Amino acid sequence: MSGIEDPVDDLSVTPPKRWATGVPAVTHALTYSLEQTSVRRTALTLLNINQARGTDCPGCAWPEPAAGKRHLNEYCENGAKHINDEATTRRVTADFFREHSIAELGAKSDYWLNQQGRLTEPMIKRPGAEHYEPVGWDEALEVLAAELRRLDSPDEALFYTSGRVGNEAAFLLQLFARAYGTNNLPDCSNMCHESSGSALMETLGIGKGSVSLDDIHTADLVFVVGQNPGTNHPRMLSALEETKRGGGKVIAVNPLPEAGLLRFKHPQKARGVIGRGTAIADRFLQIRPGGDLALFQALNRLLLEAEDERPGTVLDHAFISAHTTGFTDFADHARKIAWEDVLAATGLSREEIEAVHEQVLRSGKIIVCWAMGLTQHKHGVPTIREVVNFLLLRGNVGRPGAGVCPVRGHSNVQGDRTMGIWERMPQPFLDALEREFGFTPPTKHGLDSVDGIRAMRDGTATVFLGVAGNFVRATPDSDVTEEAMRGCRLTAHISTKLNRSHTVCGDTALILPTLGRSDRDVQAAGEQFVTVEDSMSEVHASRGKLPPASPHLLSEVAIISRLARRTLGDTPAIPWEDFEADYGTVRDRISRVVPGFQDFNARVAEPGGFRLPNPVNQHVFRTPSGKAVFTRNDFTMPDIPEGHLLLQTLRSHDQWNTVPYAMNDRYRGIHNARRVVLVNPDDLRDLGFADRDLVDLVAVWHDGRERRAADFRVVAYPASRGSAASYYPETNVLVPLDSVADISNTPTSKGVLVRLEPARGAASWDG
Ligand SMILES: Nc1nc2c(c(=O)[nH]1)N[C@H]1C(S)=C(S)[C@@H](COP(=O)(O)OP(=O)(O)OC[C@H]3O[C@@H](n4cnc5c(=O)[nH]c(N)nc54)[C@H](O)[C@@H]3O)O[C@H]1N2
Ligand SMILES: Nc1nc2c(c(=O)[nH]1)N[C@H]1C(S)=C(S)[C@@H](COP(=O)(O)OP(=O)(O)OC[C@H]3O[C@@H](n4cnc5c(=O)[nH]c(N)nc54)[C@H](O)[C@@H]3O)O[C@H]1N2
Ligand code: SF4
Ligand SMILES: [Mo]
Repeated sequence: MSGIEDPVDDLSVTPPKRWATGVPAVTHALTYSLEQTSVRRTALTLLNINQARGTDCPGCAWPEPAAGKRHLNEYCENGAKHINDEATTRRVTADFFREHSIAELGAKSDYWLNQQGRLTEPMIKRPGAEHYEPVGWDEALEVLAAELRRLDSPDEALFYTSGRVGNEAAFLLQLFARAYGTNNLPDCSNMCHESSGSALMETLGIGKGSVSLDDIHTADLVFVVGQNPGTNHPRMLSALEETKRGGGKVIAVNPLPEAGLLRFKHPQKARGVIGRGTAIADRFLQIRPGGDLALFQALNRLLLEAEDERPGTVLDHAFISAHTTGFTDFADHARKIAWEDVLAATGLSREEIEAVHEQVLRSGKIIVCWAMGLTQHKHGVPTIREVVNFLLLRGNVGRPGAGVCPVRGHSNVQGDRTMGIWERMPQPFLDALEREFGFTPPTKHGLDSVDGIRAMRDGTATVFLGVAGNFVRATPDSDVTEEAMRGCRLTAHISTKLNRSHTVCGDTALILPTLGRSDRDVQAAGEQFVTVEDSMSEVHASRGKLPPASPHLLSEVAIISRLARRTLGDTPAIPWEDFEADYGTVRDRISRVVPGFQDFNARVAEPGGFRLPNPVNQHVFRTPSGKAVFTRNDFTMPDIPEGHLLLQTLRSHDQWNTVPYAMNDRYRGIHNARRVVLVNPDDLRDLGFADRDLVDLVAVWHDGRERRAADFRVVAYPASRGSAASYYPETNVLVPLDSVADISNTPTSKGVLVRLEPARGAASWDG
């Protein structure tokens, strides 16, 4: 497409911002929206976003306030960018693919690919071809179905889901995969909150958060750990502002002094536009990367010692004895945590930690919120288990104003799991599927994202279907993953926009373009809506309002239903055509298979929808013992040998996961460049580098393979000692496939051991 160039890095740096949101943010959102689309479409998308009968924001999973309490502008700067990135009037047509070979597209940046606009018709790359060419829907789906039918084993196919997919399509995808005979349902959650799910399932018996928006508003103390809400969950700041107005306190724990954590100006309130805003974090703990396990172990030790000094006043003994197991074993271990280890791991002073402890003692109701800064470390699962220990000690689980809050990423990532997108769904779910649909689902666990890549690499998986997402950019070890994908017989993607995964093809490759959230969806039975579940288990409807991006698009539900019918025929007897015609019939099935969804159609018709029950809030713990579980977690801290840094790969303010919208990271003061690495000035000095030096990042891993991200500018930045930060996905090439979190198998995207080398020069695309 004309007018869009591959950006060239042209770094300029301004001091990091001390506050987030307000008028500049609104202006930035509108500028991006108007670049992408017209005034009329921008007005339409923005008026509908997050309204009770409107379109659910395709951004993050932060919940909306109750239906009656929403602003007319119930969205944030980034939500506006996300929806208008989808509502763009730019189009990728058959001509575009005739003009550009796949190799040419593969040399373009993620930014450029996304800027080309919405995909408009199905395309195929045939074996040996260098270009995609147009293909009809029937032929495209038959090519895919035929490949699936000819596999020796259904386990040679992978069905990937990204968390933007609505509940109905997700339910049908897992139904199709299981009726076909496999549990190979890797998803983006494997790389995201899997560590949270693992830890919470084991300790509380459910892999979800327990709090509601009201709980956040009424808590006495909220921890925000390993999370950058000013960028990634902007409206969480409005909720925290409310907490503060009610007298609650906020403690932020992060290696970076993130703007939104420090001060917030509410864009929809006069005091936010003209005032100084609200200081969000009462206390900021600038922790060393991976030091959170040690921090919570220290806090737990302090609580146990305080209880020893003043028996009966610190711990919630009634709660502990009635509802938990494992206390003694945990406590014996926690008392032995050594302060010198804690101080080394956290980089904090004992006084700082003791001050937090005092705050904890003053707070009746405590919530801990977290995101990728905890989950994407090797010891992510034990860290989150230790957070649970901390909350259990004072009964801060399952009562108002208290609890666990893993803040989810994609708008429906939690819903997709609820619908059965998981390679390890528990037996009762599979039994319910069997009762409802009359076939026996496979019980052997399937492959997650990392194991799926290994299987493609080893040739034991040969067909890949991605429903939304950008698999080769989201996953670790980019070179290894791309090689694995290229080894497939067939790769296919159901997508709204062009991305790098479309350029990394198996022998045959398919692009199956689909409706987005903002597009009106009309089927045989009339206008349809889809449903989503947010991070706080609120389920509600989402209706697209814009004319579809192209007349040739099919909805995700339609594509999956047609593919399933072509692949499976009438066995088992599943009414795929009815599902496509009327999504209400899918919801009827969901209501009989998925717990908590009884009367789904009726309840989701209410404005704002309904909240799924969380048994934890009735003090019901679905663990083997029926109780919440204290765990004993070995002290662990990342080993950062001299001369090295622990690199975290994170999001700029101007991107949606693998998709950069611009080359800036406004709050951190980075402009016109993404190939930058933020390092503490003292570390830089010790390593013999200076601000703005051009370096290569080289990963240190024991398999002998070189992993290098070339030509990054060093930026001296107030990051905690020993840490470095760079943007994802440019740095995924550095994350070794085998570097995963224990238990959850999540890539350690926040804990990559690297060294800096002077750049070798020869700027090259990192792949
Ligand atoms: N605008 C926008 N919004 C998004 C997304 C997006 O790409 N763009 N992505 C969505 C998705 S899928 C997700 S999962 C979420 C992600 O939301 P976040 O988890 O907030 O995203 P990251 O940018 O990965 O930031 C991780 C944060 O953890 C901190 N951190 C890193 N290591 C450590 C550590 O060891 N300890 C502590 N305490 N902190 C650490 C980092 O400094 C950073 O502030 O955002 C969602 N929302
Ligand atoms: N190094 C590193 N790697 C990471 C992370 C990290 O912090 N560091 N974070 C991880 C996390 S938390 C996540 S969640 C994953 C994200 O991984 P993914 O979810 O796979 O990636 P996205 O970038 O969100 O996918 C963007 C693509 O989705 C498609 N899309 C958008 N909307 C729709 C829709 O409505 N329907 C359909 N069918 N397609 C749509 C578009 O084609 C777009 O190009 O990445 C993970 N990878
Ligand atoms: S906070 Fe998240 S869901 Fe809400 S408008 Fe912003 S991006 Fe969308
Ligand atoms: Mo995520």
